[in-house]
Amino acid sequence: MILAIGVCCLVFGCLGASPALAGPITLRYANFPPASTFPCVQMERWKKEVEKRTDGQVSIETYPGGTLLGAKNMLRGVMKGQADIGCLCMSYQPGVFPMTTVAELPVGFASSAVASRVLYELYRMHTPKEFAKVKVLALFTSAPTNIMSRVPVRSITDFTGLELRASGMASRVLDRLGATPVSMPMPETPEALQKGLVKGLMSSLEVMQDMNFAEYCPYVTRTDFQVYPFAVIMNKRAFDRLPVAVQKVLDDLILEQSVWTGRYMDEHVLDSLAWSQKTYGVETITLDREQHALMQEKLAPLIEEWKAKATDKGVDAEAVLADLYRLRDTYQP
Ligand code: 3IO
Repeated sequence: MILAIGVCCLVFGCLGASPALAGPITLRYANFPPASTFPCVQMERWKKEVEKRTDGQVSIETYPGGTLLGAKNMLRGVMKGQADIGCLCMSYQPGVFPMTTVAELPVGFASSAVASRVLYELYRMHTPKEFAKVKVLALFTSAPTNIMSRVPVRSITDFTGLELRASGMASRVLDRLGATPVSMPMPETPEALQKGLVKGLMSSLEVMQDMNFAEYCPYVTRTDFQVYPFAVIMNKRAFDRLPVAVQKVLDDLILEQSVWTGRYMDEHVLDSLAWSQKTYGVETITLDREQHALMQEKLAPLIEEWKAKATDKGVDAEAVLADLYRLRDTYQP
C-alpha cells in the first residue's frame, strides 16, 4: 500500500496535489508573422506580464514567423495541441468565423483602440460558436486599412484592374472598388511585392516599417475603410489543466491585453508613417471628400452580404450588427 502511494507520488508529482503544482509550467505560443510585427509585439508583452504575475511559475515559449504554426492552420493546430496558444487573423479563413468577421465591415472605425474594444465586447455579449472549442485570451484588430502601392491611387478610377494584396473582407472591398484583389496572408506579401505579382497591398500602415514595405511602396493612400480582426486562442485542455490561480491571471489579462494592443497599434502607425517619409520619402495621398464618399457608397452592399452569410451560419446578424453600431458610437463619440 505504502509502495503504491510512493509510485503514485513519482508519477503524479505530489500526493493529493493537482498535477499542475508539480513544477514550472511551460506553454508554447505560436504566431504567424515576423517578430517585428504587432501580433508578435503583443505576444511578447503578454508573455512578460504572465511570467511576472505568476512569479515565474509559468514560462511562455514564443514562436514567431510561423515556426510552430502558420497563418491558416492556427485554429486547428491549437485545437489539436500542436501549440498551447496561437494568434490568428479571422480574415485568412473566410467562412470559419461567421460572427466575429462583423468587425471587418467598412463601418468607419477610427482606430484600432476603438475597433478592438468593440470586438471584445461583441465577443462577450454573443459568445460566438466559432470559438466554442478554444479558450479566448485576447481580441484585437489592426488599425484601419489603407493602400500602400508602387503607383499612386488618387481617385476611384486608379483602382481599376490594379492588383493589390489583401485578405477576407479587405479583398471584397477592393473588388467593389474595381481593383483586382489577390488574397494571401501577410507573411507571403513581401515575395509577391518583390516579384511584381501585386502592385501593392491594403492593410494597416505600421507594416510600412515593420515589414519594410516602404522600400517597395512609395505611395500611401488614406482610405481607413475597415480593419482586420485577430484572436489569441488557447487549447481548452491545456487551459483546464492550469492551477486556478494561473487561470485567473490569464482571465484578468483578456481585456487589458486587448486594449493594450489597440493602443500600441495606433501609436505605432504614426511612428511608421513618419519613418517611411523620412527613410524613403513616401508620399501620403489624402482623397478628397467626394472621392471618399463615392467609394464608401460602393461598399454599402458588403454589409448585406455579411448579414446573409452570417445568418446562413446561424448568427443573429441583425442583433450583432445593431450592437456593433451601438458600441462603436459609445467608444467613438
Ligand atoms: C497584419 C498581419 C500580420 C502582421 C502585421 C499586420 N498588420 C496588419 C495586419 C492585418 C492582416 O492580417 C493583413 O493580412 O493585412
